[in-house]
Amino acid sequence: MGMLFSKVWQRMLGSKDMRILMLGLDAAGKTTILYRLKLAEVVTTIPTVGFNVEEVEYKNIRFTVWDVGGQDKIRKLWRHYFRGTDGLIYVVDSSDRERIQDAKEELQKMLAEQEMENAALLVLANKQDLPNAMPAAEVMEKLELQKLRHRQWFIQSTCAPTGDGLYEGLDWLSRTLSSRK
Ligand SMILES: Nc1nc2c(ncn2[C@@H]2O[C@H](COP(=O)(O)OP(=O)(O)O)[C@@H](O)[C@H]2O)c(=O)[nH]1
Ligand SMILES: [Mg+2]
Repeated sequence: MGMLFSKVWQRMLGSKDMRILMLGLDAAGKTTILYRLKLAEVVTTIPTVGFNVEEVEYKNIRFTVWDVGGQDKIRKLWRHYFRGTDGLIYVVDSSDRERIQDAKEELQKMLAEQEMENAALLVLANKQDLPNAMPAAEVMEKLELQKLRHRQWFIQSTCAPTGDGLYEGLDWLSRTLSSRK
């Protein structure tokens, strides 16, 4: 898998500056993914009131990660972080049927932000190893991805601790973004 990832990185590194946001409800698996991508060593955590941001800068790529949900007041703080976003990676806990509606609403709010207008959307239907996990097709329906207009999007099943599916997802994102140059 290391080799496959390095191909994805090379493609991303050959592009212009890139801003990637990784969002999702708490416990969706975002931090686990950062570790899996070996990005965790370089993470700086910036604590703001009621809100933690993880930031990774690697050459021309900036990853910014935080938990969505909770107070709309905090949303105003986010704006600073999503200006100029090229790609949004939205991580979903596929086994959390109780909160899939929240996950959908938070995603819709995010996509409605002016600054997210051009962001390509990669949804990771994570925790596919859990027996009660919704398959990616069901996550897609619940998030109403098929209703999106003027948006490049892709959904990928993943299991963050093993890395299953991560390469495929990032490969789509890097191809999509590098073809925009
Ligand atoms: N079974 C399973 N557990 C996962 C998966 N991804 C993350 N987890 C676990 O879910 C919990 C929350 O993960 P974390 O990465 O901290 O979520 P975050 O809040 O989005 O950063 C941790 O206990 C992880 O080990 C997955 O694909 N499968
Ligand atoms: Mg986290």
